[in-house]
Formats: sequence, structure tokens, C-alpha cells
Amino acid sequence: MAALRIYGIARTRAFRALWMAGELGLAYEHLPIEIGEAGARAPEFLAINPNGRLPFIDDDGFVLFESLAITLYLAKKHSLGKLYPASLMDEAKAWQWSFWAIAEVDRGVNIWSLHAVRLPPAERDAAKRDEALKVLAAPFKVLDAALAVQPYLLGDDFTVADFNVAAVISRAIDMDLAAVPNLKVWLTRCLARPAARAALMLKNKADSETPAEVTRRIARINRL
Ligand SMILES: N[C@@H](CCC(=O)N[C@@H](CS)C(=O)NCC(=O)O)C(=O)O
Repeated sequence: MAALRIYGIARTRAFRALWMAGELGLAYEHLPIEIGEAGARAPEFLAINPNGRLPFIDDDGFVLFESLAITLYLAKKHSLGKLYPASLMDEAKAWQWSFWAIAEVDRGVNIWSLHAVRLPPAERDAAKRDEALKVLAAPFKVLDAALAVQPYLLGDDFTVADFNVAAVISRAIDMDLAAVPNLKVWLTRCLARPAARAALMLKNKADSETPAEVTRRIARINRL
């Protein structure tokens, strides 16, 4: 049995942990549990992650929740000096972009994708979708400008900073990104990485198998 267990169906933010495990070439066990009472909020899983949310991991007895804490931890543990920066300042920049992604764009991309792609067409709320695009416009311009001067967020190489931002906004690949061409090229490149493609296959499969009732529940529980 693999030492690393990743909990959460690939449709959720567990996608981020799955992509990172692939990026690092780790052996892992995937437990594709669902959101809600039948999954993450069942007593046996609440005992591991009391938030009742996905994802969480158990790495040989070490339990961690919060998707980007998980990706930073795995990258530092297995790829220090490569995917995870070795210098104090580059490490801080990786944290900067990670916290930025969670605070500035995570919710907006999620709302947009629900009301543009994932909910049944008749149930999509155009006002929520348009508001999400307005909220995303300014931070996307910031990201686009950062990528106008160098191919990746910390310079010439793909690092956990790129990984975390690309993983958080991966569903934005279906948006019209004409106003942010550097972001578009960079996101396309990040998502073309072999480990990203493998994780996206799992995510797309889970998306396509998700009943509309579960998508409605996601929108309701997370107030999206
Ligand atoms: N900030 C957390 C958010 C976790 C989160 O909201 N996960 C969603 C799935 S993507 C969830 O479990 N929602 C169901 C619920 O809250 O019951 C992270 O990045 O891990």
C-alpha cells in the first residue's frame, strides 16, 4: 500500500493534489470520496479532516488539509531546489502567488465555471457569471502583466508558484481569455504538462459522471 493517500474525487480541489503527485512521480492511493454526508462529512472522514471538505491527505500518518498547503508540502518534501524554490525570496514569492490565487481568483473561477459550464443550462445564473468575470478582470490583468516579462512566475522555469496558480484557475481555460494573452499562453502550457493532462483526464471523467443534483448541491453548500 502506498504511504500517501489522497482523499477526494478529482472533480474537486483534490485535482490539485493529484496533479502534484503526478508531477513528482509519487506512488499514491487515491480515495475518490464525494463531498457531503455520503463522503467528506461522514464521521469516519470528519475524524481525519474536521472541516468536512476536500481534499485532504494522509502521508504515512501525517494528515494535512487545504489544497495548496498540500501541494506546497509535497513539492518541498520531494522537489526542493527544483519545483519548490531553494532561496528564501523565491519561496516567499511562491507563497505570495499561492495565497493570491486562493484570495483573489479561486472563488470567482469556481462561480464562473458553475454558471457557464457545469450547471444545467437552464439553471445557470447569468448575473453571477458576469459578476464573477468582473471580479476576475483585475487580478487576471495582474497575472497577465507578470507573465509578459518572463515565461513563468519566478523566471524561466515552471515552479510550484505556477503550479498553484494554474491549478486554482484551471477551469478558466474555457473562458474567453483574449484580453489576457500572456495568461492564456502560460495556462495552456501549464495544463499541457503530462502530469496535468493525466489529472485533467481524471477530473473531466469525474465532471462528466457527476449528476446534476450533485452540481446543484455544490453550488448550494458553497453558496456559489
Ligand atoms: N480552501 C479549501 C477549500 C476546500 C473546499 O471548499 N472543498 C470543496 C470541494 S472543491 C468541498 O469540500 N465542498 C463541500 C463542502 O464544503 O461540504 C482548499 O483549498 O482545500
